Amino acid sequence: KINIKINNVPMEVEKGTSVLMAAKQAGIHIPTLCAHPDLTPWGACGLCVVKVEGMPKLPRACVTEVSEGTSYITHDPELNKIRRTIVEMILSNHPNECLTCGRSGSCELQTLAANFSIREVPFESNITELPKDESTLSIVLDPRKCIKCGRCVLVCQQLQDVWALEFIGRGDHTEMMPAAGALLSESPCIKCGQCSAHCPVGAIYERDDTKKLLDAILNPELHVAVQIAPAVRVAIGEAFGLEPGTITTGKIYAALRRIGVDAIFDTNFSADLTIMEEGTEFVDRLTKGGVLPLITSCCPSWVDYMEKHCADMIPNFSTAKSPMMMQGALTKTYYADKKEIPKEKIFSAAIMPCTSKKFEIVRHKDMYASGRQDVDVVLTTRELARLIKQSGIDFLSLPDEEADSPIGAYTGAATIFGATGGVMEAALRTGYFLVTGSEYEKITFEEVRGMEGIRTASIHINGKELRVAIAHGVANVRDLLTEIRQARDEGKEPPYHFVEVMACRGGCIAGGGQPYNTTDEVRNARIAGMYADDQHSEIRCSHKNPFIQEIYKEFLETPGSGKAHELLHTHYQH
Ligand code: HC1
Ligand code: SF4
Repeated sequence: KINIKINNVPMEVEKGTSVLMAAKQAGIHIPTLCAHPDLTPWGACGLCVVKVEGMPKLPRACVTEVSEGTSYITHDPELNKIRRTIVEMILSNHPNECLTCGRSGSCELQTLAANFSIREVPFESNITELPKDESTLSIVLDPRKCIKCGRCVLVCQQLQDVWALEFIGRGDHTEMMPAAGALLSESPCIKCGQCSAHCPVGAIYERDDTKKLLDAILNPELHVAVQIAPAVRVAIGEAFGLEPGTITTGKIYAALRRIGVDAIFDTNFSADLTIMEEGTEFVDRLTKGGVLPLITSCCPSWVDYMEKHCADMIPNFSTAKSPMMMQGALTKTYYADKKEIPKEKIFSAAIMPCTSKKFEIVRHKDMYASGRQDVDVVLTTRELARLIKQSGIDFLSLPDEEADSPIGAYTGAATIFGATGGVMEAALRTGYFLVTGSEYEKITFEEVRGMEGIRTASIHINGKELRVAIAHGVANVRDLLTEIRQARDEGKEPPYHFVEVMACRGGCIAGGGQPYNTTDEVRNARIAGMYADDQHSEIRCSHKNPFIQEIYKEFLETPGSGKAHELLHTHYQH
């Protein structure tokens, strides 16, 4: 521990703490536009300058470590004036388009301009006129609004190891974009949207598809069916002032009904179905000597990454579609038949925590398994929150309603899909049953939970050792893949039997389309919400979902049947 003073108040902090973090611990907020708890600080914006006793220079708090016995001043009129000037300079390079900007109301620059009472900008306006990049179906890059904080580049390189975004050019002329003037769609971008979740302004944001859903609702010819993803239910409340991790499933259903949706389903139903299909595939490979480890395939950014960078692993990928795509295919077949609605009259929408899901719906011809596009539109959690607000709905006072049968009911195993390790745990809960036909006494598998970037565990089931691994945040995957490849190339036994990968740190609960200000604290709270929901569920194993049993009996026959393959499985391409 180190003794310091912040604004003349003594305090103790851990050695190695930055002045920015020490101040935060003391309850003092030093403004910054570039620092973020997920990223290595690099002192780009200069807003966090502080005074250090006995030092003529003003160091940047984010990149300055506290030192024993030192006194720091974080706020005084002089520092205030410097910060104000920095904000004014940034504003002179930033278009004044708040009214039509996607970040209006949540923009960190807008908040600073408001807090510093900036009414006019004393510097000449100098905006770099560069076109918007709308080439991905998921995110929009608007370089005119970029304030060069570098968060998008750092997250893309440090957390995701994708390097789609780079610092291009020098000094004042630096731009944050793909190399060689390429469009994002031509770059290695995997559409995870982490850049959009970390951008402090409106320079990178999710493509807004709210109008498509509203137009469908307005069309009297269409029957609009909506599914919601596991992770949406523990995060959307934040947009209405609730704590991260608060479960609002019933209110989301109620809000969608009031917006005018005809049928409300839950992606969780198909998460249970995924466990049946993927679990059967796994048991098949395990008992018949197929390619192992089996690697999960429900995260579209991970699939995109694999196809671009490690296509040699295609044989390891589960052919099971993501729950969202399974749900879409069933909506336009099983549900359409049951309700006697022609599938061309069904508009199928999905609310997801993820920007990449906007691209997944057209990623391969298998996504048209019903004969139509199985999911017509994807809205992120942030878009749904806006839709609820524009519809004049008082979210917090909504009653808790139920989803519609028969593809809306789910188990606790499905809910935890949204947390890193959740798909693995759900699969373990059902794996034993699929192998032996009888129930296993253990339901929770604490050993696969947690926030370590890579986690491995050895699980003993029926006298057999099952080796599993979990990775989240693409940067964590590389070492795991190297280990698997090495064993494969040397003809050795695979180091793992089953591997779960999610592209975003923490899993879908921290997807690129979730409410802003996601940090590890927020991730942990959302994950706790998922496990609490699971714990309170009456049924906690996918194979025990009565509606899953029914759909196999009535429609899909058995897990892995020809019909299941036609609708619920996919192919990958180099
Ligand atoms: Fe996910 Fe999934 S868990 S990918 O993280 O397998 O987005 O929430 O919907 O499809 O179920 C995301 C979440 C989501 C799918 C499921
Ligand atoms: Fe990088 Fe993901 Fe943003 Fe693409 S979407 S630029 S991969 S952070």
